Amino acid sequence: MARTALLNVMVNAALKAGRGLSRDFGEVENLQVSLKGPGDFVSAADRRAEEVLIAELARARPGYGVLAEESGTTEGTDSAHRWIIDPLDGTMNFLHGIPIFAISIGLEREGTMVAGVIYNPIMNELYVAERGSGAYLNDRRLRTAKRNKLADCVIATGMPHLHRPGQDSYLEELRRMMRNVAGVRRTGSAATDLAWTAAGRFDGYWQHGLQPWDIAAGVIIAREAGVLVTDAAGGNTMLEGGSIAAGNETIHRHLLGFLAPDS
Ligand code: 2AM
Ligand code: CA
Repeated sequence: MARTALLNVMVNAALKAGRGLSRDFGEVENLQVSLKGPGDFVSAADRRAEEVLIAELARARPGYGVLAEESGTTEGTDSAHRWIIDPLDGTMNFLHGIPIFAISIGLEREGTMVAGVIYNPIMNELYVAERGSGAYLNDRRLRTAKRNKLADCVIATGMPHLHRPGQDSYLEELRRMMRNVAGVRRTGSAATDLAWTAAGRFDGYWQHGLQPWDIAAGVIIAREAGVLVTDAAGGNTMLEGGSIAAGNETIHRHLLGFLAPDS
């Protein structure tokens, strides 16, 4: 697959930040035994990764705006383009030495996602997509899972976090899902959930309460693999509203049927 210059910029930034995260992940294991744990160390790793990403992306595309988990919004001189960045999605996994986490870089043009990169430096999995050009994992073209019988499906989800609202309605959704599907999985990284749905490992995915940087890259990667991705009501407000449902056409329709109407 021939990458465009733009995608190369995004991939190189992810690889560079990934090298730092890989080193830091090795350190985390040594810090597990201390009472305080590796919390402060991980926050610093997260910030360092974001600094590397923003520096690399800005060097190649100086005018673009940025929306990033740690540093928030930075307006650019080019109002058409915006990077949406999560330097470490799956922070809790990273903190606990669980190697399921990812760097996520999305690019929005005039309000539409046009490119995405998700990179897990431990599993050595690089997911990329550009609008209209398909989605790839390490240069292999990705396609949505074809399974149509819910009873055969593995569906991924993320749970509402401590002290966040929506736990009761979420448990109802989970109950409905568990009665109908082969298995439910929870990776702890929304970017990974979408990447793995794009790869056909998961037949579907749903979650509420997400931030735009958790899913910006994942939305375009999944869509370019043929996955139908909407909010919980079937609309297009995933980034603004934080709810998401994804799957092939049949599975997506079933998922929407299970989701609470007010979520
Ligand atoms: P994070 O790891 O970057 O915090 C876990 O279900 C997924 O939800 C992760 O992708 C996590 O991103 C994201 N998430 C969004 N809002 C969160 C919150 N308030 N607390 C923890 N994880 C959150
Ligand atoms: Ca995140």
